[in-house]
Amino acid sequence: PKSPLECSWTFWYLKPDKRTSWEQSLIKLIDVGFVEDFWATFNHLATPAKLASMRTNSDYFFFKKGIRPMWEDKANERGGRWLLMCANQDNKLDDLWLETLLGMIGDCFSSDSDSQPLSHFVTGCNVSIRNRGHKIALWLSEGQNETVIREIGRRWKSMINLSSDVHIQFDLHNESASGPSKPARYEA
Ligand code: M7G
Repeated sequence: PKSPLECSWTFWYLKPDKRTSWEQSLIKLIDVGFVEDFWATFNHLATPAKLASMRTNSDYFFFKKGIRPMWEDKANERGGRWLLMCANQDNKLDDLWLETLLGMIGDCFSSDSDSQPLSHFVTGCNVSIRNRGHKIALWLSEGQNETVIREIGRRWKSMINLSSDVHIQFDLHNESASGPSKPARYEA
């Protein structure tokens, strides 16, 4: 028998196409509800570094099943994202991405002492392949509760073994959506 995951997830791929809208460029790849399906899909997909080597501007999204990987989804609209700029760590891109995925499916954001599991606030993650610097982001449904936001950021950094001199920043989706970048809400 296959091993069920704590919850089901969906892999998405986005390759921007100027002839159509951002939303329409977003392609749902597959739902995964079992550990075996996760690995079969992961092993089948080109890694972020491979996409980068092909100079493809594109994204993978990995979100809880039922949550669309966009600001507009009910689960995201009041939330934000922790953002890791990978500019100087291209060689680590694949590891950082895999560690992030494993943390999500392994429910590593929660600890037994939490009154409410922090994984509840994590909606998904994405990796963006960009010529001007690749990025990995962790999306949260929460945009107000600073304690929750900071604790998730802290656990993410430790989960992916980020060296202490690398910083991540938190932005609210509604500020990302409304144009020119504002200073980060939080840093860690
Ligand atoms: P990005 O891919 O987050 O960052 O956003 P980038 O600037 O490094 O490429 C690029 C553009 O994609 C945005 O300005 C939006 O036009 C579009 N876009 C990105 N996201 C995550 C969304 C989204 O959630 N909803 C909508 N409607 N557009 C988005």
